[in-house]
Amino acid sequence: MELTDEHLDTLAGLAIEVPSWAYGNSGTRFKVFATPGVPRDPFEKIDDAACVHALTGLAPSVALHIPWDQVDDVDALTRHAAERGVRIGTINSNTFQDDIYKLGSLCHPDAGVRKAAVEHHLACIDVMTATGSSDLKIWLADGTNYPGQDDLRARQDRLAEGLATIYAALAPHQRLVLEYKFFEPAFYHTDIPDWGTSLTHCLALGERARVCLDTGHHAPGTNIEFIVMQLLRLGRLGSFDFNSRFYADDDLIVGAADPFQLFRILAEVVRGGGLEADSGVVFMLDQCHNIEGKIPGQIRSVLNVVEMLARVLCLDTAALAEAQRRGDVLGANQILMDTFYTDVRPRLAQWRPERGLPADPMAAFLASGYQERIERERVGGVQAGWGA
Ligand code: LRH
Ligand code: MN
Repeated sequence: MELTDEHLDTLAGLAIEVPSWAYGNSGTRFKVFATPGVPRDPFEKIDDAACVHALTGLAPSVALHIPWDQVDDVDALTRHAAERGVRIGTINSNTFQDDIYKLGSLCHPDAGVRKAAVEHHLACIDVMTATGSSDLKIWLADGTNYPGQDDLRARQDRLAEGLATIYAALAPHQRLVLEYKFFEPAFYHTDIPDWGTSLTHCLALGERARVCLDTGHHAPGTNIEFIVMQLLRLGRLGSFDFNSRFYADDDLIVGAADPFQLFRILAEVVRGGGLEADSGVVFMLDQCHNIEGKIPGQIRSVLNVVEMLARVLCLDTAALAEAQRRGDVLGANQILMDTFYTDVRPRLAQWRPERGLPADPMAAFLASGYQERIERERVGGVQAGWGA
């Protein structure tokens, strides 16, 4: 089936949220490579994110990470984003870098440390109120490295208590999205290791608590699209952290390591109503461009999601349902594979100029001189990074 105008209208409604930290320096424990032109502050990160939106037309919001993106004047930052045609989206908390959090944050054995972690989240909610953001995203590094190091059950009870205090502080239009990850930096157990644990806490908290699914946070061999299906079925999928990986939490460009997996995930998103305006599902990227260009990396990422979603929209769902109904195993699989092999890129390259966008956003960026300009202008100061 070809890409129709109706499909393109659906695509035009897609809003991908880019992470501010993708524009800063990032790396591994072995090395964080500095890159000329990297932003020195959240204002410059937003400039680069706005550049990606201007070229792709489908990345209208920027997720911030606190304290990496802490500024004295949040209103000025919010205005700065609006003046550049983007808005500030998800606010990400960070209780994984302060020394007090060595043994955990909301799950820490010490009540004083747990109190500090709750207060950090209350401060993030204040930022949300100032920026007009609706989502507080919580990922906790909390866990242990050795069996017996702490009481697994007691940690869950502490976590539930802390999350309840944070949830109670949210305004009626605000949500809490709880991200899980099966390991790292903890190497024996992680307190929120899987979707079941995140969902358990979300159900205990209330309607405005949803699960965040980071595509790099599953044990090898996990059928991620099954989890997507189930969370959509339960109305508890809050957001994606899109990226890809060959081994662990590699945070590579979405669709780069396993395009077919991205196709299968997006097929469940569409089948489960995740593209509907009222689904409440946020499509965020969570990536680190350790060696490749930061802005080109983000442009490629947005294009990968758009192109793969366009393929999924071409799926002949009626023919597929019919083949499934009559038990035609290979027939049904063939329909999906043919759609996956559909090349939608020529039609998308035609579509973009129809929307006042460059046919080839990457070529347009490389020809724009933007990279050369920021490398010239952004001299001095401290390049942004994870500060780890
Ligand atoms: C943890 C994580 C989380 C963010 C961080 C930048 O691995 O996926 O979403 O806070 O990366
Ligand atoms: Mn993530």
